[in-house]
Amino acid sequence: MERYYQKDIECASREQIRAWQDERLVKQVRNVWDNVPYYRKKMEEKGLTPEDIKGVDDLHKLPFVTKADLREAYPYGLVARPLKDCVRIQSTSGTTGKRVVAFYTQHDIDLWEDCCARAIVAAGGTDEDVCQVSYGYGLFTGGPGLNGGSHKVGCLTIPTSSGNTERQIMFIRDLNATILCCTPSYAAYLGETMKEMGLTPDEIPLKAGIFGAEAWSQEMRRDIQNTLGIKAYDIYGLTELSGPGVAFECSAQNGMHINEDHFIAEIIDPETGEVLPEGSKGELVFTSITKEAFPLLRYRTRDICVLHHEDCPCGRTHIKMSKPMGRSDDMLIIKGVNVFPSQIETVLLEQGYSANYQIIVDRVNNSDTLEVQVEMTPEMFSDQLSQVAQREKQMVAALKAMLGIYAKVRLVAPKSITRSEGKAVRVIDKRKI
Ligand code: DLL
Repeated sequence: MERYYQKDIECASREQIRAWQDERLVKQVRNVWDNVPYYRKKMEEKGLTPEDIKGVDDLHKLPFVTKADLREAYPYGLVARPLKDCVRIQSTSGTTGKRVVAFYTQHDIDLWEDCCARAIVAAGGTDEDVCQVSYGYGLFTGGPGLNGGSHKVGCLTIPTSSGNTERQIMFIRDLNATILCCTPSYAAYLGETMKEMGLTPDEIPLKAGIFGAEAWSQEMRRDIQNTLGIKAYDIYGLTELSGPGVAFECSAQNGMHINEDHFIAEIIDPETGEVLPEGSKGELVFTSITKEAFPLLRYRTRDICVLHHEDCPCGRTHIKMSKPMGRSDDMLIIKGVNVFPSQIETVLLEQGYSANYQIIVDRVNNSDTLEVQVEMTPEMFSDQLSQVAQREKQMVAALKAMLGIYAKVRLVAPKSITRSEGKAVRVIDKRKI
């Protein structure tokens, strides 16, 4: 039976959702105009006043906000409430430039945790569940967000944070954890380790996983589901908008419902900024209409995906986003060809390899090179050298078919690629160094 955390909202009519969005957008625009000089200036530069925004139909008139704006306004320039009303910050794990720092009032935290609670319930969670939160805690939003959501649902919450794999497995088994929240790459690693320990899926008490914070393919979902004996659900979010729970998957496991009572989503052409019709692939842009401390209007996520409205068997009416297919800024341009790491992952998993791989891009004699290192399974590792060479050849052909360019393939020993406890580092682009 389908359960909801906030049925009236999650299954509201489209007219009702639109009415909420119209009203909240107008209020939010007035709020940033009155309280954030940085926004007022951006609006003035476009010749806009709050009166020009009467509802969602006028959204396209507003200027975009980008990561560059966040850097320029760092740290307090986009805060819309007095600091005495703010109770928390969270920050991105970004390694380049200044980190993004997002601010929350208690109201913001409550709404964020509601969104995470919706995700847990959509994955089948109830107050009878034991939910192990193995996302990092601290500045990263994964741990705190799902921890709060798990409390709201009433699950017995195990705040393990990431790392210490042995202890993770001990708690899963000893406390009979039924829901696991972590990055998909860490879930795959936990699964791999439990398999090596001789545990079969029946001996693992988990029934569901809520995995996000990085791209993962359908093939990776299949592998994780099989090794852990669970249903694996996707969850999406970003620090700038609160954290996990901006969108989440339901029992249909086919796209993530965006929490449209809090966020308005648009898809734009990343080159021109033009809004694209529903069903088009493009860059996801969000407007947060309920955030108090750190409201963002038309924030460009850089994530490339597709939005679609359709009747969902789960009964939820909120629009769905596809799994992000890549980021407009993660997209590699190799010899002039656009390559998304997710395409490479799909090929590897289709060919029976694990998701332990690394993509190395370099420039030799003014020409780009692409190398994919992928771990062999233990069975392949015992093969003869000629068989390994044969496998490499097959993979080169499969990658060529998918990408249209030559990629050198190097099959490496099992366990030789460093495992990640948080977001995996898949791409090493030496051209930038
Ligand atoms: O990763 C928030 C989060 C935590 C989401 C836990 C889900 C679970 P940031 O560190 O700010 O926040 O990174 C945000 O991560 O723009 C996407 O590129 C990527 N991302 C997040 N969720 C997914 C997902 C958190 N389900 C950036 N699939 C986003 C693909 C994702 N990419």
